[in-house]
Amino acid sequence: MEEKKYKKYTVTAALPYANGPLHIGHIAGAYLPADIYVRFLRESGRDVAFICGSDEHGAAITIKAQKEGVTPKQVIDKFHKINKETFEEFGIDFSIYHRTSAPIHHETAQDFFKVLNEKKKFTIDESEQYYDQEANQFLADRYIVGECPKCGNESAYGDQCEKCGSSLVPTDLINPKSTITGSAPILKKTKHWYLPLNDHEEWVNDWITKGELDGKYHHNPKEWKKHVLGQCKSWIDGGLQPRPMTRDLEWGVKVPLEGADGKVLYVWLDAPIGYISATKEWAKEAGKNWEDYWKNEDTKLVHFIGKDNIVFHCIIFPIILKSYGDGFLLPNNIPANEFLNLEGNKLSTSRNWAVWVHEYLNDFPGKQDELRYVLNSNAPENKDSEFTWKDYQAKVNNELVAILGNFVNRAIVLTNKYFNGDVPVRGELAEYDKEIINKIAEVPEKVEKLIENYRFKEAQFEVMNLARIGNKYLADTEPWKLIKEDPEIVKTILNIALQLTANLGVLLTPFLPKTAKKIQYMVGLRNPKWNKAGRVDLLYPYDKLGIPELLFSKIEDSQIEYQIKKLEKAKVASNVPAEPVKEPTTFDDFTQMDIRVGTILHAEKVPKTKKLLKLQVDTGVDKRTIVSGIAEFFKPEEIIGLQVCVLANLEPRKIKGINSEGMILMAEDRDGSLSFIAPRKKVTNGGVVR
Ligand code: B3M
Ligand code: ZN
Repeated sequence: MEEKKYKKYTVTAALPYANGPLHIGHIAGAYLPADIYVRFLRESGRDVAFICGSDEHGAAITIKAQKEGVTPKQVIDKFHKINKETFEEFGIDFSIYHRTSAPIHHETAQDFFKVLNEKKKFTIDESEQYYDQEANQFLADRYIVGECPKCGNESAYGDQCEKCGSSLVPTDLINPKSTITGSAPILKKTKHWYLPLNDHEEWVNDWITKGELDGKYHHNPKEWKKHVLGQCKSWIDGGLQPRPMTRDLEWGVKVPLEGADGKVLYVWLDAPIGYISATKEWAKEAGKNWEDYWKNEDTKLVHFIGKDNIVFHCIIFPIILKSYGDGFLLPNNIPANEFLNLEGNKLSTSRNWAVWVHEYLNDFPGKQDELRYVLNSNAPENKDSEFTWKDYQAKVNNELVAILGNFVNRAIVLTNKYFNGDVPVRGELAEYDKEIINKIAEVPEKVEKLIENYRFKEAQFEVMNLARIGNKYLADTEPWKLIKEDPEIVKTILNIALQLTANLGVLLTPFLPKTAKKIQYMVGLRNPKWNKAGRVDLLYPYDKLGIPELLFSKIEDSQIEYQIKKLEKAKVASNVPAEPVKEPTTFDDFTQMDIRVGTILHAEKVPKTKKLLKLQVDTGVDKRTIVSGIAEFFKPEEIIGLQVCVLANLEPRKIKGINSEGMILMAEDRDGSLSFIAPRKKVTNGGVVR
């Protein structure tokens, strides 16, 4: 089948939940491959809408808000901002980073719901669902946990088991429990709108497995990743089931119908529609017509996602789009990645087993491309893969510094030294020179094919291989030895080395955009064009080189040790079980304790001790001295002025000769570190804790 020529591209990357920061697993799963693909398309002159944004609905948001004691709005505002900035700083170059709380999104999602409802694409069903009587709430999705019937994982969610990837409904769970109160739920009647996926089985099957839509060629299924097709097939073979598209919740897009109070759209109905509303917003700002990017047969739609989102993008969203009709396109491909692991374990936000991108940018300023390079070298394109800090260090030092950086630096420094920074004229070619020129010519097409087939890891390898070839060329020909006896040959060698460098400046753009820019500047390539790559006339004789700068620097052992320590700390903390609960006590015994809010007025180290601080505390009743074993965790000057909780009626005790009158309450983490217990808002000293 012939590859169609597309006029426009709509490339989406999964909308991350705005309930936490981004880690390298997110980047490797969806955003980096999408960004490489889009940068390539843009470089080669294609018209692309690169769409992403925050997913701001669903239990992921409300549960986080409950945990933190803030509103869902506060959660999404905080993480939308953080994640938008992280993407920008890391260099993921979206056309727009939108949000699903935007009014245009609510309108668009409600329009979808109304149209589907009017077209009778839903079935309405009243059924018994789990309900938490203490919290007065129905329990769907992440509000309910229990044992997975397929793999036995005891903390499977009501919508999905994260261990085996099975998609579930709450009534599948064995021993279900509410995640709000921990209580066992009861069953209660409620009405919902269902999308009967089963009605669509036939065309979905033809579309996915044969690449046919409405009897016409749509895409080549051989171009889809095996694991993506595999997941889809096992879903279809298992028989598609009706899925409820509404929820009894406060937070979300309201169901736009009379008599549907207290109901919102299922987050997985509204979130993918978020791609469309984001495109609308972008098109408005960019003076484009959004429909060109969603309804035109000459547009190629591609979704970049992680493997846990496959069914939603391959089956449910296409059914929604097709049911809506009106010419909406279905995706040409969904090149989902598998998972990235970290130092032998699954990445986990809750266990803090992650490399957070914003922390990386802080710890390694300016080293965006280094992380892009390593993540793409190890990308989980077809199977789960692994990030380790040692490997990061090795790849940066042995590949980026020793090969790419070294080669570019040599070519430029030698040209500056021998030819005053002017591109020398290429003379007669030796066999070796011709070989190099042929190699340069082969690379662009190889890279293009690989990128168009979503094989970004190999594509990057091919470009790096060109640097490797250049590095070897200089090492073999040794122009620094030839310069005295045969400067003409050196001119040829350096001309070729610089042309190769200029080619790197173009071909590295999708992978290492910052580095590519630097190289372009250093060789004085003013108008880099992807379609000229492969040629050795990118630079003209006597072109002036720009100012050389070092592309990469070595990652030191100490930097890696610091990162590994940081992870070890997280591991210790999450692996130590919580202390068992003590023997029961009485309420009277508890009320015997007089706990007060106080303010630390003064603090100093107790001489000749490691752990002790002598504090002066205003308890509201008096000002007193308390000796506290917290010196390993706090510097005296840091804690003056803090409000703390004090056990005020503890019998005084002599510690190192000081009369200590009371105790400061501290929370101890699993790694032994301490944190003050303090009121959330300022309380007048002497306030009672009960
Ligand atoms: N927010 C799930 C996730 O972060 C979801 C993706 C939505 S894409 C439309 O895995
Ligand atoms: Zn399972």
